[in-house]
Amino acid sequence: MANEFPQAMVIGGSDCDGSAGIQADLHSFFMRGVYGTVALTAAVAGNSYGIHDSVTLPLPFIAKEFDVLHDDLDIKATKTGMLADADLINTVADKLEQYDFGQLVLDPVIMTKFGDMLLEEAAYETLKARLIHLATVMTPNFYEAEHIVGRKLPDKQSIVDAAKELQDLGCKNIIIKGRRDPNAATVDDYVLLENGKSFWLPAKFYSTDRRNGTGDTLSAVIAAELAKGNDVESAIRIGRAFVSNAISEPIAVGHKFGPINHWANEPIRP
Ligand code: PXL
Repeated sequence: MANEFPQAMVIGGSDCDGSAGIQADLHSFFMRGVYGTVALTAAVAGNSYGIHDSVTLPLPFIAKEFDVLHDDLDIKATKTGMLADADLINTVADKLEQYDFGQLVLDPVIMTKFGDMLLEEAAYETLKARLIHLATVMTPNFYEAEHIVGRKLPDKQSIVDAAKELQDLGCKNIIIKGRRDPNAATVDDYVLLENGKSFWLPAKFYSTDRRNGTGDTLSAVIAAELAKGNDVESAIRIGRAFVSNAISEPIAVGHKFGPINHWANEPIRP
């Protein structure tokens, strides 16, 4: 039997309460009708109160996951999640250069909503040097974009400039998420595409504590759409709408900062 069923991969960490990390990615792949695979990098002991512990997997094991996935599957798009440190990024970059795992969505996960660090500061330069130029799409939030370009982004023009700077580092398409004007009812993402087209993508702001996994879900839906052959702009728009729906109808899981609700969307039956 041929191997043409759409397959996507996440390179990232497990979050044991299921709200973020590879659990949110797999929920997203599933909802968008794409078969999900994982190169696991790390695991965190997290719940709706915060991250309480974390470990990274041995680098030779992580490298082996890439080898066996390459030997057997036909992965059409890949996204990154928690990459933890510079050595881990180097291992991942070596494997992405060695094999074709389709288009790369680089979600430069740096910090959780609770302020816990998922990427050490010393690794920012490695991320810039080894991964940005491999990416079809990069999805930093406002905070991550500030850390990667190394300066504050106080206004809209500074975000436009930062996106161009990330594109000059070699990433084809950029979405910088989540600039919120406190007086506005929307939260605005900025999109810069490979062909030079750019636009602000406003989304309704929902005041809720149940928003864990929003970033993971956006990048996972984008990867799922690319795996099915969709174009980048449509993938970004579908991803943003999916996340808005998932925030708009909370589910009661955990006591504090709970997960978004993937079921608020219509599942795609492959
Ligand atoms: O949402 C970012 C994220 C990514 N990966 C893992 C996480 C989190 C946030 O908690 O735990 C493993």
